Amino acid sequence: RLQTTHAEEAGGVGDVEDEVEDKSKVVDPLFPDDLDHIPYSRPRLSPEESIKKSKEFYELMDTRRSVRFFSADPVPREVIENVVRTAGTSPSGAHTEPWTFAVVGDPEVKQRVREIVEEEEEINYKKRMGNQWVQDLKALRTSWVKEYLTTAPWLILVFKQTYGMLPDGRKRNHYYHEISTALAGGILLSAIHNAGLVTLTSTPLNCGPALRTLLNRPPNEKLLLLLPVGFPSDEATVPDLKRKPLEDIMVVV
Ligand code: IYR
Repeated sequence: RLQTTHAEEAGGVGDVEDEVEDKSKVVDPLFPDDLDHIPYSRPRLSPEESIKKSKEFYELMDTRRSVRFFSADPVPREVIENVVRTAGTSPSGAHTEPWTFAVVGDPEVKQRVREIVEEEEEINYKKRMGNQWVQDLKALRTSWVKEYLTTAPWLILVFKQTYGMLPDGRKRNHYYHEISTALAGGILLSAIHNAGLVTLTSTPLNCGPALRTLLNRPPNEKLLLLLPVGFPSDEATVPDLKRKPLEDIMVVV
């Protein structure tokens, strides 16, 4: 709905008729001309505290691994709500918040997700991906069979909204929707890890439209990530990967 600007409210200029007649005097709440700008600060840490905290957070994040073997043990929905809330703190182009996190806990819906993904992945592995790609994945021991999609208590499907819809049906530009949602995805991974859970960053090729339809998401939403979330199974293993050392990922110029 349209409403008057703060300035008009404060100054009391214009009556209802003016607002309807003169479009320059009305603003859409989703496109405010101005916002209050409010003071902002953070607690100032000493260099020692900052070094300690940054090291501790690195050490926590360094224990994150992509896990493909899940326990069926339940995870409270409140945890999922909190990690999605955290993902929603991500920065986004023009603060458009162009993301939807579709959360699936229903075993029947998880089963349908699994069927859709496995059907496409079998084609991916056998035909679409090509020999080099399949070869590059060999050491990770992935395959088109995705048991974790039905075992994990939750699936979070991260959709980017390529545009927004205004209440009157007009489209709203979602600037940088891909990078914004990818950043939210990174924050989501961190939040899941911090909650003592594991996930797997999966990007099911060619499954977007079928999953979007299954979950009744609108056409402006495109699937970016599919994350199973839960505890690792007792038998869970991960490939013994090493991370690049700092010297290989950072240059000081
Ligand atoms: N999406 C497929 C294949 C796959 C691709 C990459 I690149 C990986 O790092 C892992 C898997 C699958 O999920 O099996």
